[in-house]
Amino acid sequence: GLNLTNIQGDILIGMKKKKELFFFFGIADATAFKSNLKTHILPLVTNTPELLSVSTQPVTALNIAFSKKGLDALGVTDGLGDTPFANGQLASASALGDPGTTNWVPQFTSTGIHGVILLASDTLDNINDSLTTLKSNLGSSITEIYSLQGAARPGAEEGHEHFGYLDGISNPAVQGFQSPLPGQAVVQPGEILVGEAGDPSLKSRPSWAQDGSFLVFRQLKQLVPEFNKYLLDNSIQAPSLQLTVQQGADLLGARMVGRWKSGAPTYLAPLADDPQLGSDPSRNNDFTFAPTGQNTSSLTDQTLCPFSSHIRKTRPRADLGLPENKSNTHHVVRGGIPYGPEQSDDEISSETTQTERGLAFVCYQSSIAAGFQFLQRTWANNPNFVHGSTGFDPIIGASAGASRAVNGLDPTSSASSLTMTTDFVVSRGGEYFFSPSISALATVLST
Ligand code: N7H
Repeated sequence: GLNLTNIQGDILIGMKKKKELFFFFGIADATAFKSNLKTHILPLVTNTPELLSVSTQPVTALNIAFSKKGLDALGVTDGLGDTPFANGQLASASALGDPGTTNWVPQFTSTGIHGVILLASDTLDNINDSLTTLKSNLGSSITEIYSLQGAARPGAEEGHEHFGYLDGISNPAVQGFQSPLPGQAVVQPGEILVGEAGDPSLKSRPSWAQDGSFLVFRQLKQLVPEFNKYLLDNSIQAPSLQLTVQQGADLLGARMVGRWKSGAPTYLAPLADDPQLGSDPSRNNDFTFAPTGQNTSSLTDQTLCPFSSHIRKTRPRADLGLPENKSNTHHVVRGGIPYGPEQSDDEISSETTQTERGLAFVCYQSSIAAGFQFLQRTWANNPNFVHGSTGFDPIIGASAGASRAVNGLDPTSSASSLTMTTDFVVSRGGEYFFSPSISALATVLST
């Protein structure tokens, strides 16, 4: 089985807290940093079993990960066998569909980010207390480069991202560790963890890298009032459906995501939300896109869920053939959190964003090329995926800021096509990191 106490907790489980801070730093003095890593950070690093139950969760959970430049700064120059990681995220900006780095947070375009510390807790006070202690312990061994404070949305919106949809429903189960819920993908440990069975680059990893995982961080700004305006302006008004403008807007949004705001999949609730279904983990992921009993890789029907919808683009299930865990080797474990405030009355009435909000996107995989990059480039940004003229993923698809066609969103007309002239998710950049095992933190990285 997996050596769970050696695996940082955010990778397979997630911090499961209401607030999470991403603290990006540079290493100013490698010798001092290594000693501080061992004395002051290592004892605070939260492992996987600690996050499994509420009674063992620390008040403030901590994980740490390093960029390629950070490993270099520590004198750890072994190749990890991952080209995107070695080159850094800045080098892939255009390949990911970003319009260059025009919208990037300036700190992500400089070359100085060596690592990120993730701090998660129930309150901002706890996080700030931990950060104050940490900064005083690290002293001048680091430089502070950038921070992003994430927070679950308030009240009934907790667990929902800023467009309003329930998030955190469908992550893969790791074989031998988690038993899958109905419809959940099952992956070999090596699809997420370096150096485990199923790792596509098993042979090119240094031994200390085992049980680490690549952490992709992206700050994804969301234009919420503009998104809502677009849904109303393009409300689905097929005569046979008899929908009000708001109902047609809700249906359009649900078909863009592939799920209603409650989490109910359109595949099982095609024309109206079903909150009971949405909140039931034994049913809300239990579908394959294939008509019941059929096992086909040439599905042609998008009445129940558009080929272009975000969840079908990023996990095509039966579209690639079944069983999925054999035919699809492009899974990631997502662990992001929203950032930024709720919409103000003024933003709602003017249908214009004034204060930035979005998703502090995090995903883990053993190969950035086969994981995050594949989902973004080869699927979401590829108008011919999954079945010919599908168009872009309406949520995350990007074409360097150019307008995008999205097809099949009207359930009564598979030939229907919408043009999106604005991206409602705007990449503000990020970095690629490696989240090492706890034993690697205790040895190679701190000596
Ligand atoms: Fe997505 N959204 O609100 O529309 N995502 N995502 N994502 N996403 C998912 O199943 C969203 C982003 C995946 O197994 C849900 O947990 C938003 C990136 C994958 O069925 C919702 C942003 C990438 C899945 C959203 C964003 C992915 C998934 C349904 C950016 C990878 C699981 C809830 C601001 C490149 C698919 C759930 C499956 C689900 C939204 C980003 C990937 C609601 C707003 C960048 C693999």
